[in-house]
Amino acid sequence: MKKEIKMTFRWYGEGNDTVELWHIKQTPGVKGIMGLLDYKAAGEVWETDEIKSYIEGVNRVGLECKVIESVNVHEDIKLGLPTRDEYIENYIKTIENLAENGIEVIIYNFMPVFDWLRTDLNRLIPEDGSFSLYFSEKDIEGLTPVEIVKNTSKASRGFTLPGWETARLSHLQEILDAYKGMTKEDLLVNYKYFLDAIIPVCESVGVKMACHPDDPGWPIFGLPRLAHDQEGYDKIVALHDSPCNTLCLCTGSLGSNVKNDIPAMIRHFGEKDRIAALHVRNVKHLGDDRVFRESAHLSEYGDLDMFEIMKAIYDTCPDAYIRPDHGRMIWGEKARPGYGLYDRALGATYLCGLWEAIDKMS
Ligand SMILES: [Mn+2]
Repeated sequence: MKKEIKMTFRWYGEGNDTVELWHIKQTPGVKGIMGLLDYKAAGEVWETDEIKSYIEGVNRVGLECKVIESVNVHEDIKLGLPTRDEYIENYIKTIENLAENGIEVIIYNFMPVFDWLRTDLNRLIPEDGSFSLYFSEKDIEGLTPVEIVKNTSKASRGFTLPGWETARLSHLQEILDAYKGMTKEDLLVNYKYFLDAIIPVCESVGVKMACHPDDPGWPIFGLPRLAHDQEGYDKIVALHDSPCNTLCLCTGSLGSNVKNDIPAMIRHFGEKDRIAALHVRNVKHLGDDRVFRESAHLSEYGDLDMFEIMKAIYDTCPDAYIRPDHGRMIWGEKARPGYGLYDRALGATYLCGLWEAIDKMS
């Protein structure tokens, strides 16, 4: 191969995932893990010991761990409250601890309140009897955010969901009230304050921050959201100009918004060296721009052209870490919604296949 694909897989940690490390090790093409310490609340320091023990576990089966996801930003930082400095200090400590353990990329987001949102976590796909995550704007119209959080927690089958910490969401109404009147511009100012504090540290320890997009890719519940199109990301990248201020380009999150041309966005930011990580999956709209489900990874099952996506990555940011994203529940698997083994493993193999073809034709 002229260019090696950096294929990885998300893993929730020992005893916290139906998928085991040896399953991942046996998945063709997968060389590493995008890790997380699922139990950490936003604002807490990730201690060296716990990071080390997670990574050592991964290394023991012969996988590497160079990327960490879901280092969540405390709401006070996004709100610009006086207490933010203390949480930024903690965040910096976490960056240093991760760097000390060989981490190169940290994936995070700067979305108020909701990390991601679906209206059904186990939606039947009638064509083949599998299940996937589903979103319909119509389904949230009659509901309050508090009701939606309750429904989502109920549907999670007892698994933790990334970004849905129960302790934080038990104060949901309070947090939502705190955002009342906040504009996108206000949020950008608070975002810049955060980046100005952390990016110089990232530069000195050699870590890239990669901002994950809003999901779905438009504003919800009147909350300000910044990261769902090229224009929004141009602004984020410009807030603090540095090779350490990058994106985690999630094709499914951005692809939920039909206005986004995903291969063009990859080329735009890849050429500027601002993509450090990618989540690659497909999404299918169902007769309405704001109704979609997560489909199998293959182009023909969704609205995204996966060949053009992989080609854009190959051409402009081949060194970025990649993982298949949410998969469907197939073959009777019972797992954390979106994070079963089978469909994601098929996705990884498919993406590696596209890569090999592109590589040999180049
Ligand atoms: Mn994603």
